[in-house]
Amino acid sequence: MKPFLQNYRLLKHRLLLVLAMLLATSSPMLAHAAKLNFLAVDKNGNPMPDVVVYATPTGMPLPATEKTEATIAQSDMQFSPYVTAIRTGSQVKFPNYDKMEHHVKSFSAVKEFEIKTYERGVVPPPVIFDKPGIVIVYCLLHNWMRAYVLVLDTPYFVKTDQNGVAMLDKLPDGNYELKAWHPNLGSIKPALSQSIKVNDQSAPVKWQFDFVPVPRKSKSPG
Ligand SMILES: [Cu+2]
Repeated sequence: MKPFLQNYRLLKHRLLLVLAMLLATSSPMLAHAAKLNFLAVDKNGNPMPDVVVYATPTGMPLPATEKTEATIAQSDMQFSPYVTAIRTGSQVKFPNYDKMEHHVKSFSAVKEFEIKTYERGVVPPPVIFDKPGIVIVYCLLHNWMRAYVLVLDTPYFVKTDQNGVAMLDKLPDGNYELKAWHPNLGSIKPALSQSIKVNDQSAPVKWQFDFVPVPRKSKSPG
């Protein structure tokens, strides 16, 4: 009787062990996702807002395109937000919340478009950005008004806040080409870039640009 009991306990123990191992090996079927923190600073070490950081997987396919919608409003005689990152194929609305009329125009090869003079409360049909690249948006009536749209094939992007800080979460473990872009680079100068292996131990990434951002132009007083 005693040896049987011992065997039974041993068997039960082994079964539990096998079960635990099965559970442990089946859950990673869902790719593990990590968090990656960023800090962007200028030449003098001061925090840089409006930096778009984006990660393109290398050796892994991009997830299926999700179409999204963004809004770039005209308010207080400026485009708001100043910098918008979207995924290729997304559409952007340009509502006018000002008392004044605006005339929205892009000359960019990536997306040329024009929304002729329209008044407060009007929301013209959204503009679809179907090619990746940088689009600079102007108002033909107010020469200081400018907005930047960064159209990206990757869904992994984020914009730094007032403290120059941003975080990408839900980034599947793997290898990436990371880039950091600021509107002062325009559409010609290359973004900062580095290769990175992302996992739980990934250290925060610090970007230092070799310039000080030009303050955003606004309506001159008077
Ligand atoms: Cu305007």
